[in-house]
Amino acid sequence: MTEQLWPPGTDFATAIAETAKLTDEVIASLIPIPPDLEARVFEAMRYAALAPGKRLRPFLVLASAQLFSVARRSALQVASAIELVHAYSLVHDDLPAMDNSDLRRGRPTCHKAFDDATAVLAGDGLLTMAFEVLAHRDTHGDPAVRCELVASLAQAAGGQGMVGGQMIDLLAEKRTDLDIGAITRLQRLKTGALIAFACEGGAILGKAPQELRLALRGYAHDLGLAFQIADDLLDVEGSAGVTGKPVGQDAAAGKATFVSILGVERARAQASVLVRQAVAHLEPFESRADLLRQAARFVIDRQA
Ligand code: GRG
Repeated sequence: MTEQLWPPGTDFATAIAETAKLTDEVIASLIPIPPDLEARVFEAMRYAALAPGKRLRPFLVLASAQLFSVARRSALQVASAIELVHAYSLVHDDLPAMDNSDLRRGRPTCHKAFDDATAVLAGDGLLTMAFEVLAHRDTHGDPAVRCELVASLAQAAGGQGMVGGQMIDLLAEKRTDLDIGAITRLQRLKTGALIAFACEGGAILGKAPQELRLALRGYAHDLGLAFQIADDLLDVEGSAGVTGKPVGQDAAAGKATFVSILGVERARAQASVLVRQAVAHLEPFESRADLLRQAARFVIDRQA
């Protein structure tokens, strides 16, 4: 089906607000609270997955799916799956064994609102649910497409992607010898891989030709790095009241980041270069990719 999510000319703020509403509706319906003893883990899963975040990854799925006239229902399934994985990663990242954070998305972190063991289980529940969603018939009528989505998300989230990046990140706190190449690789794995899946998800659903997939991969690569540099800058220049999470943590931990290596001004300039490069990859889509162009600018202008 070719139902358009957003008519031409829709602006980014409208589209991402609508993404949040639609994705949250799907996620809420995926996580009902059962009237049984295990209800607590479902409460923690809802708490984490429905907390107010930007929903940038779901937006990227919907905007890329729109390029290939993908059915709205299919795109929303993939958008929800990626947000479940993202929410799990935040829950586990905040645990005492990792970042030990008390604040996330302007609220107490999941392990503070519940307890450590429940937060571990909630993260596990969200991660596994994401694959159940992708494997569901509602996601795509063609089982080969569902398999490709499952395999691609597993790669992006696992040891060759986010989990691998998180491992390097934890080791990086104890090392001062990481150069810009090592930091770039770390971030490509930790945040870039999931962002890349978000951008390619729509292309997989739309059975897009290889050259268009490559264009989206190029966009995602540059966008992911720009996003991370912006995140590092917010850790230095942002405020917890606006970001909804503690700031100054990287410097306090003596962590090597884009900003600690390049300095604030060069890091900002590099992020702008990356956004220009990201936008250049979208040329084959002409004006149909305008929302993705706006997203690239949002990523470095954001305050949270
Ligand atoms: C625990 C396996 C595992 C991985 C954790 C994503 C991650 C890896 C850790 C999050 C820590 C962090 C601050 C990473 C920097 C970039 C990032 C992912 C920020 C949070 O994403 P946003 O800004 O958050 O999209 P919202 O709340 O808006 O969804």
